[in-house]
Amino acid sequence: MLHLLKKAKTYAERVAIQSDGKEFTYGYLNERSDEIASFLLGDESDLNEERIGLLVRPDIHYVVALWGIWKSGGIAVPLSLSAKESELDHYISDSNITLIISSNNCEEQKKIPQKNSINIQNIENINAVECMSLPTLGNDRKAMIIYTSGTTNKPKGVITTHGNIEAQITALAEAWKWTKEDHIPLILPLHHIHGIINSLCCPLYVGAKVSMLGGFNVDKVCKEISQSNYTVFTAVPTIYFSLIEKLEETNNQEIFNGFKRLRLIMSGSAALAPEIHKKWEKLTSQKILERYGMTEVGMALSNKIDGERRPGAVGEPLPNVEIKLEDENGNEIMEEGEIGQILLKGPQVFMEYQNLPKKTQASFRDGWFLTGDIAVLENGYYRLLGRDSIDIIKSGGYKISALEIEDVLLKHKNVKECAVVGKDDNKWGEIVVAAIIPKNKTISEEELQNWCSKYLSDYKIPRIFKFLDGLPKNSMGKVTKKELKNIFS
Ligand code: MCA
Ligand code: AMP
Repeated sequence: MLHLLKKAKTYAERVAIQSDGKEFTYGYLNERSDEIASFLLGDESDLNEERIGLLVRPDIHYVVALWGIWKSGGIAVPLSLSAKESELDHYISDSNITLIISSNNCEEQKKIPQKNSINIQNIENINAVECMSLPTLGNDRKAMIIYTSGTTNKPKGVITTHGNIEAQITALAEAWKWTKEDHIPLILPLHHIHGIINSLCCPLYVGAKVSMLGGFNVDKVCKEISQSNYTVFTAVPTIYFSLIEKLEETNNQEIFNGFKRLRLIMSGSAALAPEIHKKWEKLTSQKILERYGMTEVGMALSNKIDGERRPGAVGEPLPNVEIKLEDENGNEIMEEGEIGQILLKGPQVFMEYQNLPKKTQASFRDGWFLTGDIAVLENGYYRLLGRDSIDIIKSGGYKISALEIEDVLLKHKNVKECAVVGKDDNKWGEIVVAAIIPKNKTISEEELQNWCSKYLSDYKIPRIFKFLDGLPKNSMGKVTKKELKNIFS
């Protein structure tokens, strides 16, 4: 069982979560999650890795449900609230979800099979559930499946164990010096590691306080920062872009003071442009600490908390992370300044991909996880140079598969051929763009956007379409996406 859940008992009186204007103690989290675990267990003594979906808004109910699933021996599958029905269908069937816990009166609930779903408040309202003894769980027990896009047309489920999650949390607690006096606003979605581990589980591990703000809204964040006693802030680069726009237009000193008061401000999930790093420092006198992570490993590299925070670099290995760079022939790079793929090893590295044994096998070599990220070591710090696959796009901190979008576009009756790439963008990192060879000249950009929005989450929908007579291809007939990128830039 995660230490996170055991340690919470020692902070019973402290405030753990602030949500919807109310404060909830660790004691409340313990009791509620015990009750949920008991409800889920019914007559069983252990859920034995049954998969439970979590389609719950980012509020107190999310936390008690997540802990309840873990305590009962289930595997939590956090689901995106903004996913479309067909995306949810894939997550549900691929991971064999037997039950989905959802928020009350939740619009999103309409997108899932009703027979398998239960409202969180219905569970919480079942009073006096006799709390039965909860199972004892070893570190090798599976705890969570998170879906992330890759180089196939369907997102893949990353399975982590209790031991992996424990290692991911403790490395950050140590490296970033989390203490029980810390207070963080949670503004990120709770179906990805950045939100779940960095913004939620890490502070709860040390007895700190998390204010769940229900998603990013620039005015709300600025108001909160100016009026509360936050100490830590973490976000994706797109959020810093929006905050800088706000800071450049306001003369409300309380907002600046709020950001200046923080002891630690971090960015990750996508590359933070050095200009944003520098602009932020000029505006708030704070140097953003950039770090690098991946769904499969949690956080792996970080700039130093008490040392250099170098713009454009992701720093050095976090505690217990082993790293090496390999050139394209699989030879280890021993010198600084040479470019290679990042390989990682350590207790935080995931166990396997759901239903994809071959993909899992191909992702490891001699116990090292092949990240697909390309980097260089310079004066002790790693700097990321991109990915080895042009089919992976990063937009707003989300990882997107070009092939997943192409698959949807090709199903449109008037699309003969298509190719999707990322176009560099100051705010979003990249935006998704698509080249289309139509079957019928009357097809419009709006029609294709509407088509995509039926099947794909909003952030995956191409923002620009170009209608072409042919796609650039090599002698083998394969689309040359580098050339296509140039057409868009
Ligand atoms: C939304 N819009 C976009 C995109 N998304 N335009 C271009 N590209 C996009 N990707 C448009 C909308 O259509 C809308 O346009 C306008 O922007 C505002 O949309 P909205 O959804 O309200 O945007 P937002 O609320 O400002 O959201 C931006 C966001 C969000 C807060 C950055 O994308 C987000 O929460 N991202 C974080 C994802 C995350 O946690 N990733 C971590 C995974 P209009 O106004 O015209 O209608 S990676 C991870 O976990 C690893 C381990 C790691 O290292 O951290
Ligand atoms: P995900 O699969 O959604 O967890 O995304 C992980 C990917 O995000 C990594 O493989 C990197 O390509 C990218 N990433 C994470 N942090 C950074 C960063 N600080 N700079 C550049 N890319 C990053």
